Amino acid sequence: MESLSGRALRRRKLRLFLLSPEIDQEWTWTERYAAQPEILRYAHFVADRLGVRPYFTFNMAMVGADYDEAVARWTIRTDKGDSLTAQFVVMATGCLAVPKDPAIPGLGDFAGETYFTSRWPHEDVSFAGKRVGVIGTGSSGIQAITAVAEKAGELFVFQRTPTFSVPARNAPISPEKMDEAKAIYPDRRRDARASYAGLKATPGTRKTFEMNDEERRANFDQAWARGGFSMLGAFPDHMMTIEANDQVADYVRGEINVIVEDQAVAEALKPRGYPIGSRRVALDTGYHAVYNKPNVHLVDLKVDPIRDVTAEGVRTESATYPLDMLILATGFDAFTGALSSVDIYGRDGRLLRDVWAQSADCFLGMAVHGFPNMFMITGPSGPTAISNVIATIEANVEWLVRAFTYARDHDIEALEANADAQSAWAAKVAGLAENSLYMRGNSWYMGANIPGKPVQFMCYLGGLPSYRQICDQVIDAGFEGAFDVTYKAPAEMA
Ligand code: NA7
Repeated sequence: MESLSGRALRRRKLRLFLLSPEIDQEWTWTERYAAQPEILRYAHFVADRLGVRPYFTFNMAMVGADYDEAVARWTIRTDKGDSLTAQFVVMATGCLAVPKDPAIPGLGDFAGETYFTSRWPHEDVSFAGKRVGVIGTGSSGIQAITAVAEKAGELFVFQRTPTFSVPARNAPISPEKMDEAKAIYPDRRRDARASYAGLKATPGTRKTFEMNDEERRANFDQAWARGGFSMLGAFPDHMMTIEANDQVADYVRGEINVIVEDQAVAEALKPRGYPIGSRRVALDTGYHAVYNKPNVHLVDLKVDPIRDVTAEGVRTESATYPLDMLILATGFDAFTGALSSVDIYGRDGRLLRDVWAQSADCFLGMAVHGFPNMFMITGPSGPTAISNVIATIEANVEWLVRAFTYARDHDIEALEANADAQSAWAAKVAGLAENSLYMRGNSWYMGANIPGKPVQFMCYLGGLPSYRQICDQVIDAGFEGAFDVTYKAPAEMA
C-alpha cells in the first residue's frame, strides 16, 4: 500500500478509471452478446492496456472492516490475517455476488455432482449421457438449461416460477459491421448516457393503444425479430399501465404456444401473475424450443413441489427423479448480500448487517449514514438493476473520482451521508416505486427472494440522467446538506 502513496500517482490512478475512447477502438468484439471467455479476455486486455495489474491483489478476501473515528481511517481485515488502512474505502463488491441459500432439505446428501451457476467451475463440466437436474428458471437457469439440453442424456427442469424470456438473436459480428459500429461509438456512448436505462435504444414513441390491433401486432413482430430488449422498447408505456403491459406479456405467451409443441408444457412455461419487466426478463438462444427435445422434461413445482433431495436425486411430493448431476440456478442475495456477509463496523461500532436488517437504505446507492468514508458501487437504492449495470458503474465511478478529488482539494477528512438526506433519498426511491408495476414482481429487485429480508424496492426508478444530475448537484454544492463533512485539523494541513 505504501508504494501507492504520492500525489502524482494518486492523480494518475484517478484518471485511469475514466472511459477510454482509444481502448474502445482497439478492441474488436466477435458476437452481439460476447460469451464469458471473450469478456474475460477483454478484462485482461483492458488491465494490461491501462497498466493497472500492479494495483490488484488477488486471492485475498475481506473478512471485516472497522472505522476509527478518531483518525478517520478504515482498517480492512483480510482472510490472510493482514490488515490494510485507508482513508476512503470503495466497496465494489457487486450487486449479485452472494448466492442465495436455496434451503432445500437434504441438498448436502446428494451423491452425484452438484454445481451452482453462481460458482461455476473453471474446468469443463461434462453432461454427456448424464441425467441432469436444473433447479431454477431465472436468467441463469435459462442459459444453463439451453446449453445442457444439447449434451445431457436426460434433463429435468424444476421450475417454480416461469420467467418471461425473449430471443437474444445473438450472432457473430462481421469485421465490416464492427468497423461501422466503431465509427459511431462516440455517438452511441453519448446516446446511451443520455437514455433512461443507459442503453443505446430507440424506444417506440407511439403508446400501446395509439395503434390498432394490426399495427400493434406488426410492431411486436418487428421487436421479436430484432431480439434483445427490443420487446420491452416496442412501446414506451409498457411499465406505465397494466393494460399496456398485458399486451406485451400476451404476445410473449403467444410465442411460447408457437414454439413449444406440447401444449400442456407450453401452458406450464407461460409466466403469469406478474407484469413482464417487473422481474428480470431473460434473453435466450432457443430456450423454449429445448422443450421439444425428447430428452428434456419440465417438472412444474407449482403443481408438484420439491420435498427434498436424497442421495439419488430430487424428490417431489409425488415422484422421484434419480440424477447424476444437480445444477442449482437459484439466484442471489442481491445488493446487500456481499457486504452483509462480512463484519463492517462503522462509527460508534454499528454493524452494517444490523443496520440493513431493518432497511437497506443507502444514500444515492453509494453511501450509508454511520459509515463515513465508505462508498459503494451499485449499492442498494441506485439505478443498477433497472439500468445497464455498466452505465451505473460508470456513473458511480465518475462521481467518486469527483468526490475524492474535491475532498483532497478542500482538505476534507471525512464524508458521511447525512441522516436526513439519506431518509429523503429512501423516500424518493420508495415513492417512485410505490405505484409502479415493479412492485407486483416479488423479485430480487425488492429482496423478495430471500426469506426474512426486508421487502423494499432497491432500485432508483428515475433513470440514469436524473440520477447523474442529482449526484452531481451534491458535489456542486460542496456536499452541503447531503454529507456531513469533517475538515482536516489545521496542523494536519500544514
Ligand atoms: P434469479 O433470477 O433470482 O432466479 C432464481 C431461480 O431459482 C428462480 O426461478 C427461483 O424461483 C428459483 N429458486 C430459488 N430457490 C428455489 C428453491 N428453493 N426451489 C425451487 N426453485 C428455486 O437468479 P438468476 O441467477 O437466474 O439471475 C439473477 C440475475 O443475474 C438476473 O436477473 C440477471 O440480471 C443476471 P422463484 O422465482 O423463487 O419461484
